[in-house]
Amino acid sequence: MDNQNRYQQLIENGYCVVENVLPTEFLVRLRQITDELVKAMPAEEARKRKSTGSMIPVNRHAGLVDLVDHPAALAALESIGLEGIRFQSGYVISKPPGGPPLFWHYDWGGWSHPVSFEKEPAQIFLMYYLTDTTPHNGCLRVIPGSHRHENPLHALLARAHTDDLDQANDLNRIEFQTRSDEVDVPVRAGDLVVGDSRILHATHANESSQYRTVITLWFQPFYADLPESIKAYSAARVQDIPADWPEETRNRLEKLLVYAQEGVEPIPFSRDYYRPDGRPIEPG
Ligand SMILES: O=C(O)CCC(=O)C(=O)O
Repeated sequence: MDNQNRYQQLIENGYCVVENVLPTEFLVRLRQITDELVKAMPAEEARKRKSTGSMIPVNRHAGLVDLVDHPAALAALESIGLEGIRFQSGYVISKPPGGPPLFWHYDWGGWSHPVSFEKEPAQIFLMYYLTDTTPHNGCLRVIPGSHRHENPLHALLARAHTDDLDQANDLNRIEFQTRSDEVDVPVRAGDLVVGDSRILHATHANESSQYRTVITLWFQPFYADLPESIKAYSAARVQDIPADWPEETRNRLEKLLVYAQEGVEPIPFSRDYYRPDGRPIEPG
């Protein structure tokens, strides 16, 4: 697929895949870093996050800045047509062997602003899987078009990331079910999944004997053109840079970070409703 088609796919379907973005040596390094972080995670934390798997902020390790500002990834985004990109935040999400499916949800929380109902995404996620993924080990699944068009599932979902969903207390809930319009997104380690933050997505269970780890990063294209209250929303969600990081690393990250005008009120974060025309609905 060429990059113009990828852009069209992102706008129409809500996601696209760029193959083979990360070189093998870098993948090896990322696996070392994420294994270390997952090992250090308290058992209680893992228990609370049964459905998602680990949710470790990327600011826990300075080495992950090399992924945030990875030249091949930034070049790939630019060649798709996603320019003026800025970074908000990210997580290492590691699904253990036997981990249940991840519930259906969207990532975007800025629904009270009209920018949420435009064709172009105000925010995208970049997902880098560190192993090849298939339905057997918990690959991503998405509902194409659900970033811009109402889907029957929107009205049925509870708010994402409640304790009940995170702990996967009831796998019979609608949030964990297979949908007739879902599509699997299996990838090779080192491919880049670019998604519109508004798209409904979930994962399969990890039925393999290995951890399945993804690093999700949220970026915003054409950042300078976004409304000021959206910039304030994004800047409020930036993860702190630890004071003991080397200056060179801090600088590299800081020049990519989202920013906001002082004194501008951020729009509130809310996952409570979604309708393509902006009318609120009560979550199920
Ligand atoms: O664990 C995954 O594969 C998907 C993670 C996800 O849905 C997210 O980061 O929003």
